[in-house]
Amino acid sequence: MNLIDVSASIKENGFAVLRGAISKRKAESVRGMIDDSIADMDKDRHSLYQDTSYCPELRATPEITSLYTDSICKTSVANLLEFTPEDPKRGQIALRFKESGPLHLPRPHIDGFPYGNNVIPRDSISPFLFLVGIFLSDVTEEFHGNFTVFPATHKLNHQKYLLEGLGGFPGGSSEIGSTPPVQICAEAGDAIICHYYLGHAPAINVSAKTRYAVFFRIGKAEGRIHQAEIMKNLWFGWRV
Ligand SMILES: O=C(O)CCC(=O)C(=O)O
Repeated sequence: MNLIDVSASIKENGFAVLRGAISKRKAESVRGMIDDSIADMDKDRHSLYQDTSYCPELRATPEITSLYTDSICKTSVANLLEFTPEDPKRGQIALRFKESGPLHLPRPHIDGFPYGNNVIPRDSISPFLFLVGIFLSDVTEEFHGNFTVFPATHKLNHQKYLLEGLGGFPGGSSEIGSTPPVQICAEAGDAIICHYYLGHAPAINVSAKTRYAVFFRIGKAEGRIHQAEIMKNLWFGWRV
């Protein structure tokens, strides 16, 4: 997808999929690091890691952060904005292990609100500009732990914020929208860039294989300073 199409797709749908954002070799090598880390994982920590990140010791390593900084994701994001946002200091290592059915669609959320075990303090928010996901394993069928997006909900969530403020998003819950959710099918090395306000969620994984992805929250540093503007202005910082 060229840079103009990335911009048009995010404006219209709230997301753009970038095929081959990193090489399959790099994806495989990072997957190997993750496998080594989780081999000794304390199984009691699953619920905490689901809400935060697996492999805490790997999150800020160059192998993880370069998934964003050395990929077309960084140049694509820079092209959308009037400024180059700070590079992320760490990634969220998001694994989805085999689960048992029944098949069901997840409820969407937006990030930056306190819920479950995440680290956001009660009564505060932590908005940013883009959620960028890099897929490290092939997910070629639905209900295989797919990252799932709810198209165009970035516009609905923004409208809701203007009408209801933060109270409209208990636990970060998102609007569902009228377009059916899309379970993203991706190969290792593909990536997705989502608008901050886009509703998203992980789908159940009924396959035998673990889903590996790393997510970056871009514009988080800028978000700390411009929190109110990011919430009020759907295109904050955009070249438009
Ligand atoms: O793991 C996934 O596919 C979704 C992750 C997610 O929803 C999030 O980190 O906010």
